[in-house]
Amino acid sequence: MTEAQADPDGPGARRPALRFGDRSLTYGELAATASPLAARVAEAGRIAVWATPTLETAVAVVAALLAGVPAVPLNPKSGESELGHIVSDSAPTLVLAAPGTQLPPALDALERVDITVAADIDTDADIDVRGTGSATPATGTPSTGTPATTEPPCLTPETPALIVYTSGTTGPPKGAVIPRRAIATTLDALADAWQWTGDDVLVHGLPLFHVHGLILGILGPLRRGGSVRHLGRFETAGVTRELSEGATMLFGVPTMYHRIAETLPDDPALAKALARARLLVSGSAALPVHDHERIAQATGRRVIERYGMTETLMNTSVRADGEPRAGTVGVPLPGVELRLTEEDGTTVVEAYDGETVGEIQVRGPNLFTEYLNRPEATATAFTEDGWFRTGDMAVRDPDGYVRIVGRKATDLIKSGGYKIGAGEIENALLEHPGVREAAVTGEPDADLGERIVAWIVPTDPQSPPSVDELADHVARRLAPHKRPRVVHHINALPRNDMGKIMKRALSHD
Ligand code: MCA
Ligand code: AMP
Repeated sequence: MTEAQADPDGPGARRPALRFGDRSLTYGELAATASPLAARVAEAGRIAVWATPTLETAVAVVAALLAGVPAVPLNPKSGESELGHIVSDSAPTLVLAAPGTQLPPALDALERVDITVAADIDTDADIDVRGTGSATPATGTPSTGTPATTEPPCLTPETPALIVYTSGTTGPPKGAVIPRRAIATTLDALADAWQWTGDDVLVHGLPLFHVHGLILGILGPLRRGGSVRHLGRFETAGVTRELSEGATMLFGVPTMYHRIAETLPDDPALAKALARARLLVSGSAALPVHDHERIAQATGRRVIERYGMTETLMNTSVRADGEPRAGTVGVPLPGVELRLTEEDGTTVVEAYDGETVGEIQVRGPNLFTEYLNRPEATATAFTEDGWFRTGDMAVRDPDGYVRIVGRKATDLIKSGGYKIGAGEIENALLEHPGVREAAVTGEPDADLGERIVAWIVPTDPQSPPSVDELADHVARRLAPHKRPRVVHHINALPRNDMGKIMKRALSHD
């Protein structure tokens, strides 16, 4: 946010900042709404945010950033054991939620604070949100404090801003501690790559408890002094409406672009709306070339891909002024060092030949600090000289474009852009009385990228649990997007001499 926008009497304060359906806030209103909330939570050690796709979630996260208090965004569809884990691991003192929202018992022990977005807000309030409407001051010099806010704590670029939970191959999700400096630098690097300015109006329907929807999709526009229109839930009709009414950019996961590609042949208004956009950006998983080409053919516009990770924020992107080559994630962003390494994790692959595969490792100010309460996991995630091991396998074209060709761990599944660990689903399935043994794999899915497949040895082969029962069981414990979409009943899991399950022997046909 610029000083002009922060000045309550200036024209900037009246610029639109956030819109969710028919509810919206200008920069002045956002400041006036978030500042008292920031004052309210300033003493909290860490706060949880019940991250529904609403205006309230955006206000809560801005308030947490103003206060310098780390926020843990919670998936409002989290099941009981996943939520229980996140709450006990991150130990927030209070939970911010929209008024009237029913919270699950796992949050009973937390003090609840309602996120109040008044209908008529006094935008003449004497507040100063310089550098914080952006919500992510690079240097850690936020609000100077006013009657509406308390004096902020001593913030540094290393102060944790968000703790975002992300799945690994085994065990429950880990909390990635994301400092203010990572958010500021990643958003500024994207501004450079995408020529992203305060004139841009972003539209998206992404969830607000992950990096993509929250950091890129909400904090990104605010840092530029532009605006975002959130769809509440993704629908192609909403994309058509917003891009026809002034929105300039669209962010989505490949599943959303797949649904757009499927809809385009029968929806000329959607094609026209997409053709007007300045930038269509895809990320969180690989965009299939087929969908890329179908969209290009119908709209004359090419989707550009960027590559990131919860732990690293954004690493590479096709640039707005670069060639939008299908199947690639572009070049390293400014400030990001990227290398490929051989199997040993340290021998560097020098080739730029479009053929030699290596693991992507990255280093730079965009990286997270640590996994909360997991020093060993943090240590193994980095090489001795500070490179983060992404686990993504890639090749580089002669001009430096990166092509992701796979993942090191077969036990990580990307479904709908969500990362899901096979191990966490297997553990949940094993808690079902009808399951004796379980293995989980991902198989290709045109819509979701990959779908979750459960291989079950039933306790009673005469009455094995149904796919619906197991899906409900996993959705209730973990989250609906982690539910198996296919269940195979088998007599025994294929194991090697050591007793280890040989997942590659589980056939998908
Ligand atoms: C279905 N539902 C159920 C069950 N079955 N609920 C409970 N129990 C069940 N058995 C409900 C769901 O809750 C949901 O409800 C609806 O049915 C459909 O669910 P689902 O099948 O999951 O939805 P979908 O339509 O297939 O979702 C596709 C999607 C979604 C919209 C593309 O996958 C999505 O939002 N993906 C975004 C993921 C993302 O943001 N990833 C970023 C992380 P309801 O209809 O009420 O919703 S990666 C990241 O951040 C890095 C840094 C990066 O690079 O970006
Ligand atoms: P998450 O852990 O949910 O933040 O997901 C990060 C992972 O998503 C990365 O390690 C990649 O495997 C994948 N990913 C993100 N963006 C892309 C992309 N544009 N193309 C391919 N994979 C991607």
